[in-house]
Amino acid sequence: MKSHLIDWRTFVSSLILLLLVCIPLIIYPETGATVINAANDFMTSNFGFLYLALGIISFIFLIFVAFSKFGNIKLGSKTDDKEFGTFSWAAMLFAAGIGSSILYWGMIEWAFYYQGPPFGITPESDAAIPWASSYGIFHWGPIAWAIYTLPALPIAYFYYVRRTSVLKISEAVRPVLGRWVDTPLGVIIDVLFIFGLLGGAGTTLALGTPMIAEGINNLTGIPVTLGLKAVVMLICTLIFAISAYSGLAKGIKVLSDVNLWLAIFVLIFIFIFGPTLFIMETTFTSIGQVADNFFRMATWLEPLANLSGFEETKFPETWTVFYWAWWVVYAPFVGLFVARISRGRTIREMILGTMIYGTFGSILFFGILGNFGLYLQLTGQFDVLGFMSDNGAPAAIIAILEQLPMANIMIGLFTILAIIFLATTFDSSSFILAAVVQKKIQSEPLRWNRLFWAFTLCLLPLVLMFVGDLQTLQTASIVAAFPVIFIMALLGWSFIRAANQDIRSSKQYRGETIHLTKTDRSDDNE
Ligand code: NM2
Repeated sequence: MKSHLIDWRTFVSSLILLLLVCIPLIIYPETGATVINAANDFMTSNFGFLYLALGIISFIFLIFVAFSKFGNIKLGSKTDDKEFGTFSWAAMLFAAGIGSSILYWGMIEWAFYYQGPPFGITPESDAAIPWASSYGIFHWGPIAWAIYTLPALPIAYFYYVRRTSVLKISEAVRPVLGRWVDTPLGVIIDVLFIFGLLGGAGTTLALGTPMIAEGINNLTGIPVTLGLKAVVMLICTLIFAISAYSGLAKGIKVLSDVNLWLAIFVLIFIFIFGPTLFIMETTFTSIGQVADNFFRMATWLEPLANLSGFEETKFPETWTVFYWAWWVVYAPFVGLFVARISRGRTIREMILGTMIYGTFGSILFFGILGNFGLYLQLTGQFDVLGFMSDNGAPAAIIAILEQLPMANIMIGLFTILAIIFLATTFDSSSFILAAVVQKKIQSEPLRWNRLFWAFTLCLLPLVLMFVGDLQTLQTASIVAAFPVIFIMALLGWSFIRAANQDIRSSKQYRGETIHLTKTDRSDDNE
């Protein structure tokens, strides 16, 4: 089993932390739900601003880095070409960082905003419509992608410029923490990262599974019970476990390709057979709405709600704070992944690429899927809101698809797409989790270790699905994200520190591509 390769301290501590959360929830589900909701309230009302600040600061920081001298640094030596063409690079990035949730929220997020709009607007009023169709784009837009990109900076930098392979988050903060990384503090950082990712995965799987179960119910008539959901979750887990087991080249790459083409097909189909003009115009207008209100949305916490003459809505806590938390818990993992695929790009290309292509992808999903549902609602063709309040959001998503031509085939494809989207996020997650708990890696983490984390990933979501509602699922990400916020700050700082040192000791200046890898520097000296 080659167990000497495992870093048992990190492995066991993460597992214990996970069990400490899951076991009490299984034994006392009701008290558990109350405690979770209290934790949600406590975190979002006291620390909400911290999450929002992290979002906007990451965004500004990355724009600064992209256009500063740091942006000119090339990830790799002078002769290194881009390892992946821009299209596959963007596709892989999207497949890894985005799971089935984009199908879930892309289809239905507008309905929640329409019913509970921001800024004191009357629910379900005309004034709520532009916000309903645009807030989703904001929550999956440039700030969100900036959160994803931040950890990639130091990791990619170490990997391609300093040529030290970073498999652990604790290693990526070494320029700031120095020797402290070798103390238990290093272990704590890795455990918190693992716990964060498990929390985020909890939210994702516990949301995605009921939607997939509804799809299956629609096609086969099997009633949606907790049993069906558990089976669906296990089948999904098996798929991504097999993919993680087969490794990067085979499993993960093949699934990403299928994922991409199937997603493109479903989007084009809905675009053409749905209300094409409405989708185009509403998406276009929503982009303007977000651009116009960008900073307002990014900083809105409604402290003065009552003074401004409207009741507190809790919109920022329920949505923006939750979303930033959810992106944060995935960010170090996505950073490790983005770093791996970015050889040959400059820092600027990596930053702008993730933010622009990522946002563009999100706009496609929200624009097409969301505005299709909104159109049905506004024209009275199908009462999405009424259906949702009787049957819940997952069933409403499938019911919206039922309004398409060839509905059965489309529901089938949509359900398969959701499963693959989950798999492409979680095969790489299992892979990275396994890597973090190993001391050494011989090309890939050990197979049993990858399998172990694939199955461990579904433990928390199973428990969550059993215990609670949407708020409970959101809490998993919100609580797990809190410590990761500080790790994010360390990651940004580490990058600046390391790059500054290297630039100072090399002879290169602004304005040109900066080559800092060791081989390049020895070339310079020759
Ligand atoms: N994010 C992108 O569930 C998923 O799709 C994975 C979710 C953070 C909102 C990531």
